[in-house]
Amino acid sequence: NTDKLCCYYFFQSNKTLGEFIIENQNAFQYSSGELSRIINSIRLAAKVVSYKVNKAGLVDIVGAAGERNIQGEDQQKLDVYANNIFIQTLINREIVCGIASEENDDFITVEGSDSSHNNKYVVLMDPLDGSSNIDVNVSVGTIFSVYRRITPIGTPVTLEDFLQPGINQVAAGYVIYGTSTMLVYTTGHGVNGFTLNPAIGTFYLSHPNMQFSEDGNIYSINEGNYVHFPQGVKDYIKYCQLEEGDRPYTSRYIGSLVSDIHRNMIKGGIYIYPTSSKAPKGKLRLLYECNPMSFIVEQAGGKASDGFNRIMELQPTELHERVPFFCGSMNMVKKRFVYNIIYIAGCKT
Ligand code: AHM
Ligand code: MG
Repeated sequence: NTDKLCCYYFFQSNKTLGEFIIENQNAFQYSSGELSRIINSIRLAAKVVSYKVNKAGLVDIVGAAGERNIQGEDQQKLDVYANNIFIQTLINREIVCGIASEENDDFITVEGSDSSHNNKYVVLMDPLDGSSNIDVNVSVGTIFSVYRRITPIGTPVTLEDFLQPGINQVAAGYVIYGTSTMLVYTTGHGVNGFTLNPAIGTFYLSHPNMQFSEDGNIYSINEGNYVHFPQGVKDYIKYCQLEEGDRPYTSRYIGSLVSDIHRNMIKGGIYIYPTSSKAPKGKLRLLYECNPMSFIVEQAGGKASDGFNRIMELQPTELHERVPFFCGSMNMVKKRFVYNIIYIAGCKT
C-alpha cells in the first residue's frame, strides 16, 4: 500500500500542465486543439507575468502608471504590463477572434495575418486583479474565461460575443502569484491546480480535482464597510460571529479576490462582496471576475450567487458591469442566500 501511495504521488507530482492539456484534449473526440492552444498561451503569459511580479520589489516598477482605467481607478505599472503580455501572447498566436480585458474600455477584435476571424473563441480577463496589493508584497492574480463566439465564424466579433451568461463558458481559471505561482483551471470537468517550479519554468499538477468542503468556517468580507451593507449582510456577519455550534467562524480577508477564494476552496469558507450604500451594484465585475470564479467554484462543488440568483445565469448587459458576489462552500452560501431572502421578504427572524 505504501508503495502504491508513493507511486501515486510520484506520478501526480510529475505530470506537467503541458501533458495534462494534451491528455484532456484527447478526451474530446472532435477537438480541434484550439482550446488547448489558448490554455497553453495563458500558461506562457502567466510565467512571464509571474517572473515580473516576483521582481516587483527589486526594480522600480511598483506604483501607479499615471493612467486611469475605465472604472476611474489608478492603474499600477504591473497591471499595464500583465495586460499587454496576455493580450500580445493571444494575438501573436492567432488563436482567438476577440479579447476583452478589465483594463481596456472596449473589446479587441483580433485580425491575424491569415484570418483570425476564423477562430471560434473569445477570451475575457482581468490581467492583474488586486494589484493594489503589489506595493505591500501580497498575492495578486490573473483571472480568465473562454467562450465560443455567437456570431458566425469568419466575421469580425461583436459585443454580443462577449455579453454571454457564465453558463456558456467553455473554460475558466486563475493564476495566483503567491508564495508560489499556481494556475488553476476548469474546462467543465472538475478543477485542477498546477504549481510552477520557477527553477525550470514548468507547471506541475499539484492539486488534482480541487473541491470545496460542503461546510466551512471562514468568512471573507471587507468588514470596514459594515455600516454601508444591506441589513441582510449585517445579519449574516453577526450570525458568523455568534458563539453557537461550530461558530464563531474565522474572519480572513486579503483583499485579493483570487487569493481569498483560493484559500477558501482549500480550507472551506465563503467570500462576500455585497452591494453597499457606497457601491450600489457591488464592486466586482461580472464578466472578468465573478463569472470565471463562479465556474471554478461550481466545478469544485461550491456555489456562487448575487444574493438572489446564480451568477452564471445572469445575462450581462455591458462589458464592465458590476454585481454583488457571494461564493464558496455550498451550505454557507445557501445559508447566506436564505438570509437575504428572509430580509427582503420583510420577515427577518
Ligand atoms: P481590482 O480589480 O481593482 O484589483 O479590484 C478587485 C479587488 C478584489 O481582488 C478584491 O477582492 C476587492 O477588490 C477588494 O476590494 P476592497 O478593498 O473594497 O475590499
Ligand atoms: Mg479586478
